[in-house]
Amino acid sequence: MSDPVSSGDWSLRVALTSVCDDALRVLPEGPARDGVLQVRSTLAEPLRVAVSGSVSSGKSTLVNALLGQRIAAVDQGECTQLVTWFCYDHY
Ligand SMILES: Nc1nc2c(ncn2[C@@H]2O[C@H](COP(=O)(O)OP(=O)(O)OP(=O)(O)O)[C@@H](O)[C@H]2O)c(=O)[nH]1
Ligand SMILES: [Mg+2]
Repeated sequence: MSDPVSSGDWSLRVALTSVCDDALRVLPEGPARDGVLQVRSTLAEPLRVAVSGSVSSGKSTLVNALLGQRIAAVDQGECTQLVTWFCYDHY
């Protein structure tokens, strides 16, 4: 399976990974290096976006707009009553 970080599909990820790799070449063992390693491993994971807000503030509308799909139910009154995870993959 190809590594999404190095596949070139996400230029920001690629750029940030490159910055991490540059830092890892010069950082000695220690908390700073550990922090960079942690950030780099996070870059290889799917992007997660949390949307929170008061009832009927437009959270589901925003999720649908971000994904370009009507995946979250929208209503004028209270609608989404549970914390909901939506997964999206463009690969
Ligand atoms: N005027 C206006 N209405 C909006 C906007 N965004 C959402 N709405 C409307 O606000 C209402 C509630 O939108 P939802 O997206 O269901 O809100 P929500 O925060 O997910 O609601 P809950 O899941 O019930 O907490 C719907 O009637 C939407 O059409 C906006 O930017 N402007
Ligand atoms: Mg909702």
